[in-house]
Amino acid sequence: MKEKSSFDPPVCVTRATLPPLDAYMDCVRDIFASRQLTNQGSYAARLQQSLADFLGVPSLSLCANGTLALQLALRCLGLNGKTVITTPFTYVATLSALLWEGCTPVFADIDPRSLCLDPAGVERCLKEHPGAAGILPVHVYGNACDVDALADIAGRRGLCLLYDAAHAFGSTLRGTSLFAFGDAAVGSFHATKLFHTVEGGCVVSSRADANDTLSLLRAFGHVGDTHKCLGINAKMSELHAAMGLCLLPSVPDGLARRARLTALYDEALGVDETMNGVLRRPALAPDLAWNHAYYPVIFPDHGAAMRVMRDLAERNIHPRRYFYPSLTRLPYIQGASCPIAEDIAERVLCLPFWPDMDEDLVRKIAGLVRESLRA
Ligand code: T4K
Repeated sequence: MKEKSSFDPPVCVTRATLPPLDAYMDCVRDIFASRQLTNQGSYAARLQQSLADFLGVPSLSLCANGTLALQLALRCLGLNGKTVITTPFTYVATLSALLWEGCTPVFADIDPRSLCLDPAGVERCLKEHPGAAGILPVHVYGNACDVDALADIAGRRGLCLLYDAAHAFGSTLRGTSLFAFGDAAVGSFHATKLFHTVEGGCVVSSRADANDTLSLLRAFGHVGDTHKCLGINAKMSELHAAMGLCLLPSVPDGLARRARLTALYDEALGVDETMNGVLRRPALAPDLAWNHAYYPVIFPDHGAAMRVMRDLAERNIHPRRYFYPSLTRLPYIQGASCPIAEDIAERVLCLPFWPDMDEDLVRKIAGLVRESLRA
């Protein structure tokens, strides 16, 4: 029998983008000379302003990572300790932030097309949990939630609307960054994200006093000797901020490359957004300029997804089950099941995808997926 050729090094779900080393080393030299390594130095201040400008929002608060950013945002909006409606189809950090802030998460199911929180499901949840104080939807894979319907529900019920926008950097809806919707939105700048600071995150809020509150919360709650509130350490270091400043100029090119690679995958796999195709991608919100943060594929059933995963693993190619399991199935969670999220979680795979990925590699992976489905 013919040996199957295997990739070495392995092909992973993504590969961190890096800036030119010289550009980063110039920053490192400058930071060494100044000896200001953290505590809101000039690099963090510059990155904060540059990101606000890039996203077209009045201001933004940098944090050490996206999970802490979610926790600070929950506190800033007064949602800590309260009941919050959220989605089970997300990375576990959305849920862990709620739990660490003493919130009671209540899961509403997702829309099977967009894979984002279904506003009708939120309405149903509110009937059972009329005391809920907030909604925490996720712009899954950089797709947009139904922001109008969610804003309407939140407005009518007097609820806070906090978006987990960890995947949404660079996505715009009707020309506006997804970070500009809701009472606040939280970003992740983890090394695997399309824009990153190695580890990092941010909160963008439309509330006038949010920046001052977030600055206090992320730096122990005191200014000098004046202790104003309970805080934590969630600051971004100068070395992390420098990485962001070096990478930000390359984001527009990266977005264009991602769009091109998505089109290649779509064509080679025969993927589209309709519900009746054998392979489909989540349906994008109308009027969304998508950032192509991931390349997710929904397979017809669990067996097909697992077969593809096994066959690709034999070639040392490793897609990821973002997001498996549905968070309703976690051992430390009790609550109603969400059948749509549970079904999708069993049969979705994110294929390898990064902006400078070789186009032949995309075609090769698509070919292997098709071969596996035919077998
Ligand atoms: N909300 C949502 C919806 C999120 O998706 C996330 C994070 C958060 C909140 C929380 O944000 P942070 O606190 O993380 O800022 C990754 C990321 O660690 C995580 O940030 C991300 N979502 C989640 C979806 O994926 P893993 O465990 O899958 O990462 P890992 O280490 O397996 O990396 C995947 C591949 O990326 C590797 O096979 C190779 C490549 N890689 C990875 C790292 C760490 C690199 O090339 N360089 C690297 O440094 O969680």
